[in-house]
Amino acid sequence: MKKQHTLPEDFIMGGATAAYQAEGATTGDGKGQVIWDTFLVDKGRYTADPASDFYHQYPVDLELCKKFNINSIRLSIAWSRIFPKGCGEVNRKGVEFYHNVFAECKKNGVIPFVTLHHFDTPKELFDKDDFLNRENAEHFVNYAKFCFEEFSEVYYWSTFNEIYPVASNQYLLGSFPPEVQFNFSKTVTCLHNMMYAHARTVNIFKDYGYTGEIGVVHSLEMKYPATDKPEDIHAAKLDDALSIRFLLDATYLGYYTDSTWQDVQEILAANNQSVAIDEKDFVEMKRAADRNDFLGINNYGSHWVKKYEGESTLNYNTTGEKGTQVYRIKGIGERIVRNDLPKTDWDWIIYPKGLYDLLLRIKEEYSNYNKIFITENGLGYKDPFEDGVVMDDARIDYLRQHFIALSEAIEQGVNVKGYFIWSLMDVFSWVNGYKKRYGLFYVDFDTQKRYPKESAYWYKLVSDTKTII
Ligand code: BGP
Repeated sequence: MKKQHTLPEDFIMGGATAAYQAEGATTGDGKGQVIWDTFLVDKGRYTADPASDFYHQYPVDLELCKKFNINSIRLSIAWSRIFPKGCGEVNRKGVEFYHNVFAECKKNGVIPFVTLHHFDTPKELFDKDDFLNRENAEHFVNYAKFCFEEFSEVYYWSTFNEIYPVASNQYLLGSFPPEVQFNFSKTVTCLHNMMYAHARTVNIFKDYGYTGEIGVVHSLEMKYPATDKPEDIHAAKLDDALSIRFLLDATYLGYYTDSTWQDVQEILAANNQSVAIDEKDFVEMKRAADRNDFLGINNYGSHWVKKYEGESTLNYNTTGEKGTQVYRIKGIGERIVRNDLPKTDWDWIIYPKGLYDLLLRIKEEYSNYNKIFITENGLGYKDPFEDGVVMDDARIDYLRQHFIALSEAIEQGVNVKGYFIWSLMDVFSWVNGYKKRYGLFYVDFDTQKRYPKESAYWYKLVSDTKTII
């Protein structure tokens, strides 16, 4: 008989969103600008207005949550709705909006999981070098403290969404503004400064005794060697050091181990670059290391890495044209295409065991992780829409496999307390626009009408029965 996989009774079944990708109303009610407002226009791409119009549709979305037994929503506060310039004057209308959202959550029995920063630093501060500038880290901490005081109805707080993609997309791959490529000094400085800002925020949360829990959301995807040759094993280790260990060391140890630091130095040296970190930062970081209540993990796939000796070359698949992704980084390695494994149309390798391996590894290597929420996981897909019906079997299959991996990791003693599908409803994708859909609810972006996909019914059944069907 086939094994029946289950989830714990108190397991949170959520849906994830992010302010800029869902809300729309980018200039509404006194909201300050973010870099994306001008960047997307300058590039002649889509705009984030009205996106999924969550700014006005949140009662509809939260009612859908209730109806489909989605008992939590991950959302972010847009910093520039609260402080249009990043600091200084408060925009009361922005504050009121989020109070209204949280009240609606309560009404529908949906727990809000709130992220303070999801790729949307206010433009005023972004233009002053974003997190490369330590003053901006202080502005972030002040904004966070304001939110803790103001939104006492929120219990779960995450400081940042995906520090590694922020740093690497901005300064290494150049896929996010300011589109800088292969600048490892900036990448590492940004990683460190954001981790420092995270630690400062956690310490304030705990020192002031706010009610609730605080953590950080990291993008964590396993790096495996492409072969068992020592040089490929080493390449995977370097990729792992920069994208995983640097962040987890900072979060759970409060410093970088010699091994992590040496690997990062090797990458910097291969690119004739360097970085200076003030040792004093580790005092703050060490004080925060045991105070994280949870770790949020965003996971979409895994990577296989081999040695690469040429100059860095990249092609980021933003079109959904399979087989166009190229990722070769000087000083790290090449992420290869595994033709024997399934991939999305955007070339993201689907490998649920990667999630299992990752969870076991965290339990082993960072035993003070406390508890884990999968804060993003899901399938970007060109959903077929016919007469209001979306048969997204591929998504159901993706979810089923990942839930099984999760359930097996829980059986092995990893403390995973919840899962948030990316995304609750279709939202816009930063560099892929509106065609890459992830939602449980199909959004007709012209009418803003929502249609439950087949996967939404599947998700409800899992949530109702805590059985992976
Ligand atoms: C994560 C981000 C989300 C979301 C998701 C899917 O990195 O936190 O904001 O966009 O990835 O990515 P994409 O839209 O590029 O497919």
